[in-house]
Amino acid sequence: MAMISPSRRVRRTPFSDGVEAAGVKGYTVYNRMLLPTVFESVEADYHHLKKAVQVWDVACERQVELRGPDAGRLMQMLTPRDLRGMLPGQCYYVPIVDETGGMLNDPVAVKLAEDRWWISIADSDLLLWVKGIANGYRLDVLVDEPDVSPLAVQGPKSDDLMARVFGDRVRDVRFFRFGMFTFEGRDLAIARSGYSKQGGFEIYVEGGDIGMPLWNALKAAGEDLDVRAGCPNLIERIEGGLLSYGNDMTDDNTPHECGLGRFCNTHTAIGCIGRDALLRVAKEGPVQQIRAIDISGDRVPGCDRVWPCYADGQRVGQVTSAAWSPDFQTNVAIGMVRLSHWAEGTRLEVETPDGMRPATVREKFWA
Ligand code: THG
Repeated sequence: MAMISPSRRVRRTPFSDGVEAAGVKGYTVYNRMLLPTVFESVEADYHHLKKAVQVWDVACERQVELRGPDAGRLMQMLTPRDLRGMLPGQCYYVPIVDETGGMLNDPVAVKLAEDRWWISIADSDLLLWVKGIANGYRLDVLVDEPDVSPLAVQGPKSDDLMARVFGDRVRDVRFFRFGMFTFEGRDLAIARSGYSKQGGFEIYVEGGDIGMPLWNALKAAGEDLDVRAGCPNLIERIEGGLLSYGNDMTDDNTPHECGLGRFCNTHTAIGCIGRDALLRVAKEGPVQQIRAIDISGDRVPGCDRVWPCYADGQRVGQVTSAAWSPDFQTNVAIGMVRLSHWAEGTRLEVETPDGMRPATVREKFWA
């Protein structure tokens, strides 16, 4: 495909100079910001991510900050996940739904204090929805997008690299918790989380000015660990079953269809705007759901539109993400499949741009 023409509407990040120096070969646009997609090749990046450590410019995971006495109340209005037991220092993966129960985003909520939250968003304009609710309900809360840019450190050697820059105490941060750590006199929240199943951290870099100093410090500290610039990897995230908003689900889908029912406590999430709608649909149960799908044959092309799935000539679903997996020696895919055909082992036919391919529904994702 042709290049992305640079312009002010497509925002650079505090790490873009480092990404370019590292030889980025492909970008996508996410929350109107550059997101690298390839350095060496998607497959070479994949093998390296699984054995070493990478530093990812995920500044495009923008924060919607809620600040003020009504911050917690507003946060609960946005999601069917019950937040009452959530403590400062915790992160929760939260479905965000509209009044119909449709998915608006699937961010990570970061509770900094009772009256201060970050919503680390996927690719949709959540700020507008949140501002609309805050104003419409006359809540006592400030809603804005702060100068906070996540930098992820992912891969099996993440702990060793991070300890060299932030001290051994970073090893004690638990999954989906964060601690505060100092870099060049600045206090930064560092969570054990990230968009891969290889383990690692996310540094919420507050203040773009320290972006390149931190990027350079991580690269310098990890030379012998073979640290490289990386990015969310298509193959690895499909293997791991990590969903991509806008690809695998949209506002037409409920969290239950997305397999995110385990992050919903709709009965007790009092105040959630989509609560009534979700209670209604959850009673019946979803009629289609996200599944892992394995597509036979050799490498499929990139999936940039839905690939219809059939059984006995009837349409029974669609594939929305797919890639050749070197480790599993098959094409791994994520799709939405109707109830009648979503059981493990069900045979399907997927209409790829290269023609019809036999495919099989898998019970679990591969990782
Ligand atoms: N980290 C942060 N912000 C983000 C993402 C992230 N914003 C955009 C996007 N990614 C949001 N989507 C996801 C999807 C999956 C996960 C996190 C954010 C995730 N899921 C784990 C899983 O499904 O195995 C763990 C969920 C859990 O157990 O709580 O991590 O990556 N800051």
